[in-house]
Amino acid sequence: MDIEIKLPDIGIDQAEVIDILVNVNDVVQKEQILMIIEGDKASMEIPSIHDGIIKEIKVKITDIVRKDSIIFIMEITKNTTLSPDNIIDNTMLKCDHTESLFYASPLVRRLARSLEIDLKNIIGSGRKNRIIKKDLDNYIIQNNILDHHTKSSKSQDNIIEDFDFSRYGKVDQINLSKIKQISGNLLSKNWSNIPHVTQFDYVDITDLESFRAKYNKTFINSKKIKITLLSFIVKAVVRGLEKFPYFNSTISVKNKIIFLKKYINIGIAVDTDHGLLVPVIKDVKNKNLSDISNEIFKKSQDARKGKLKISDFQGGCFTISSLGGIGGTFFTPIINSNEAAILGVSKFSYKPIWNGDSFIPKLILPLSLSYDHRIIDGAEGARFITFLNQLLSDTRLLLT
Ligand code: CAO
Repeated sequence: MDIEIKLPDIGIDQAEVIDILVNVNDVVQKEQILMIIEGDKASMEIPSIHDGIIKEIKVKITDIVRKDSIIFIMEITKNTTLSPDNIIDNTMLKCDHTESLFYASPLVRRLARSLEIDLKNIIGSGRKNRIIKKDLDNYIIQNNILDHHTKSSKSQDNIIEDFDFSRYGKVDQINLSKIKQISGNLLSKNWSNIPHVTQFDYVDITDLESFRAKYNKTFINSKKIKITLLSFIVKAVVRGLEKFPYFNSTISVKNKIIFLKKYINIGIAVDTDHGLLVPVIKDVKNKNLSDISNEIFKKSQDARKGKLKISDFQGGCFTISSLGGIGGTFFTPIINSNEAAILGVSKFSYKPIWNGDSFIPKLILPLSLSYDHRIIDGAEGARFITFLNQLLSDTRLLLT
């Protein structure tokens, strides 16, 4: 039976959806956190009040929701006992203890989860029986819970959240920007859910950079937009994705399927004052170096001015993160969900390379390729980065 899941009375007029923690077809359990919303002063996790399957997600991140906004359609699984409150009407999801939906701040929920405390064992003393930190602390003391957890790594997080660093010196407290909150959640989810392997390589781009410099001097277009190193890397990646289709795929573990995409859209990580954004350059197969350079330039400008639309972030197949203009040698980029790999580009520099007779200076570009080991094995990863290396170190191969 499908039912509408409505937002319960959260004690404020409206709130913004800042994270959705489930996908369509996910099997969820009662009390599992489904989404996080944020009002003017606080954020709140919205748990499921049923065991079931998510059939439809009726909201998206940044949507404003109010009491009784329909947030999900859920199929109630067999074992759930339906009460009149479960049926579609405005009494659904009332916050009371018989429905096991507890008022508690995300901090309290996190602390309780990390100490494996079931909130239904605690009687809240706050407004509307809200379980406040003091209730949790009392429960922990009464039940000697910390004694059992002091050595666990999970409790380290709680110690940091509650730790008073000002004991040791002056401390500034900075609120996380919305972008950092959202990207932080995604990054930690991707980092912990996807088994990453990162393969490194040095690429000799001496000829490529000399070709690019000559080209830019001779053919710079009327808008004075140069062709960039990044656009050549995009072109090499396109060829790589065509030759190694599993790098252009998405895995569905639940359905035991890998989707191989026939289109190629490349996400470009852009550093902005508010955090990392990844606009997507669409249909790169049919764009030339100049088009790609212009589009990366325009999208990165728009990202920094906050002018990108939601559609600019959608449909990515593979991401490139270039820190080359900044510095560093090699890093371990994190794969975006729905993608199989990401290429990190670091700062090129001259290195002495032995040619059999003597050392000669060559311009060397460090590349770092992270891939999803569920989809791609080590040999395929090495073949992919070697192929990129061949293309970028021989401009004739890349441009034919
Ligand atoms: N090595 C050394 N110098 C490099 C370089 C490299 N790999 N790549 C670019 N440069 C230098 C060059 O001097 C270049 O100028 P010329 O083209 O005239 O030689 C200059 O940097 C600017 O390069 P560009 O215009 O091609 O810009 P870019 O490709 O370096 O970067 C963009 C564009 C949007 C990717 C970048 O501005 C950016 O935001 N990078 C950060 C991405 C990021 O934060 N990733 C981290 C994600 S994980 O947290």
